[in-house]
Amino acid sequence: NELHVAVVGATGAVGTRMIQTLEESNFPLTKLSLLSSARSAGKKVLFRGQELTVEIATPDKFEGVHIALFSAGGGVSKELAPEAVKRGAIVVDNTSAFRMDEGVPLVVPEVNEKDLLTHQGIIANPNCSTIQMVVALEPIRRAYGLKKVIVSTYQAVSGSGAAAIDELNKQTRNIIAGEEVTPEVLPVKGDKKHYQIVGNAIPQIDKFEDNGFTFEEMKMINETKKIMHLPDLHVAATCVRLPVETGHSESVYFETDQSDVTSAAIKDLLAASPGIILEDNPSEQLYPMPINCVGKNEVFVGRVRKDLDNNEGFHMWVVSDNLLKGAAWNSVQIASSLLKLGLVK
Ligand code: 11C
Repeated sequence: NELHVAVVGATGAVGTRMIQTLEESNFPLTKLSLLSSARSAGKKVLFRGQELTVEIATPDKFEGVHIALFSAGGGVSKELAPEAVKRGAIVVDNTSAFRMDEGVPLVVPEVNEKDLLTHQGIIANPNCSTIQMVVALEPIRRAYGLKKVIVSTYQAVSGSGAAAIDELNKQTRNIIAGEEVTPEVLPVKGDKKHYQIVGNAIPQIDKFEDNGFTFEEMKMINETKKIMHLPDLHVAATCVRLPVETGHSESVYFETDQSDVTSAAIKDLLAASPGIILEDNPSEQLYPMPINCVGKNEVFVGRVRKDLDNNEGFHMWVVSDNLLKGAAWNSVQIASSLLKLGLVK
């Protein structure tokens, strides 16, 4: 059977991982189109031993495409995803453009794969920091219920794209050479002020909303409720950028519906759950760190412990490669689920 896949944003931080992931996972595609803005068009990319040329993303490029993986920014998705759907493609969109729209499933296969059955052409891939958290919370919800989540994140610069990685590396070189540092990208490209990331922790990811939370924090709050089908879940988030290239870390406090749960039970549950690797042994100083999770598809969990005051409360530390499970791998998993569920015509 023919299976034509397109990657939109093929030269970006996520797009390059998508191509790698399609190759490494032996995804059963028969044709791959690599699409981008005019600026990156013409670049050559090796895929399964064949040299492919990146082409400009225009509506007609989606003729004959079965699955289109978008990761070129919300503006591109808003303009081109409907064009792709019009031409018969199913879109897996990695931006925030459609995530909260009714009729657009927001999917993490370990959590809500079945939501794909109701898709109307566009499927949204959640925000990276949301994905890794819900993978860790879902087994707990299923076994013990979930009523409250408070998360603080320690996020890598690659979440903000290739320009932010360049900025981290440039500032590191500047500082070693004793040169002046001129921040231009972080915390947010389009905001008024920019701050040095090297040697710093910036408590702003994306722009501020009127309620005092940032858009990244609101994404974690709203997307978690939608993916887990828990509209009444109490969720709060504080999102912080660190000078780490790749791998988001999160300190997650959660409360279950039951008061007799032990941390040993939670650890056993997580260790046996899909997509999770438990790394938790304080006596051996074993816990997840971004440096060890880069390049891996799983979500790593450690530091699981019961709260000292609240019998229903627990703390855990959740780390994952934000470009893989947080983006490219989750998108390719969604594409595989679409095939498995017989949804690709
Ligand atoms: C970050 N989480 O780390 C963001 C990147 O909505 O898909 C992902 C943005 C998104 O900056």
